[in-house]
Amino acid sequence: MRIDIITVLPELLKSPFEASILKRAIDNHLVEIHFHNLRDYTSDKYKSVDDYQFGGGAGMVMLIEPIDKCISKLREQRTYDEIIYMTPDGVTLNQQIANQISLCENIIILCGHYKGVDQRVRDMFVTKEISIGDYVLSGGELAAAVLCDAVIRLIPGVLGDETSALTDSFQDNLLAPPIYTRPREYKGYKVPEILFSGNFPEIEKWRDEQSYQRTKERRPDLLSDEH
Ligand code: 6GU
Repeated sequence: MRIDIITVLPELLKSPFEASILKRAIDNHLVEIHFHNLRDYTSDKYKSVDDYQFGGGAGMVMLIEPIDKCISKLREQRTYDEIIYMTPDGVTLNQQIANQISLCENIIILCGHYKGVDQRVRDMFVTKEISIGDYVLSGGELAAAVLCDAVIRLIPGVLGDETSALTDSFQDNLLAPPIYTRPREYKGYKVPEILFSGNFPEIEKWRDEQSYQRTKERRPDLLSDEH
C-alpha cells in the first residue's frame, strides 16, 4: 500500500511513523508513506496556502490551487483508490472503515487546517471525508496519523502474530476481554483461576463472556443492530 499525505505541517506527522509497528511496516516495504508539503505547490512569492473567506467570517480557508497542483501531479503517476479529506464534519472513523481502507493500493490523505479547504476541493477531488470523533483538533494531521495507524496494522504481515488484529476490540463489535500476565497475585489482586485451568475451550468461553459483559456495560450501542 502507498499513502500520500498532503499537509501544511509535515513535521507534525512524521514521528508516529518512526517507531514500533509503523516503522517496521515501512522498513519491511509493506507500506510506503510520502509527505507532500503544500507550500511546495504554491506559485506566489509568499508561498500562500490560505486566504480570507468570501462572504466574511473568522478564519482562513485553504486555497484550491496548491491542492489541485499536488493532487494532479500525484494522479499523473498512478491511480488512487481514495482521496480522503480529514475533517471534523466527516463520517466518524470506525473499525469497518479502517478495514475497507486497508484493502486499497494507493490513497491520498489531505489534512485540513485553519477553517478547512475551499468547498470546491471537496467537490472536485475528495472521495471520502473522515473525522476521528466529536471534538475539534487544531488540524487534520494528528487525525491522519490515527487513520494511518488504524489502517496500516491491518495490512497482512504488519502484525507479528497474524491473528492478533482479529482479536482486537471492535473487530466483531465486541470489546476485548481482560488480559493478565505475571505475577499471579499482586498486592492482593489475583488473576482469575480459570486462566490456569489448562482447559482452553473453557478459557475461550470465559473470554467471550467477559467481552460480552464489558460491551453490555460500557458500549451497549455496539450490541444493537445498527452496527
Ligand atoms: Cl479529521 N480534523 C480536525 N481538525 N478535528 C477533528 C478531526 C479532524 N476529527 C475529529 N476532530
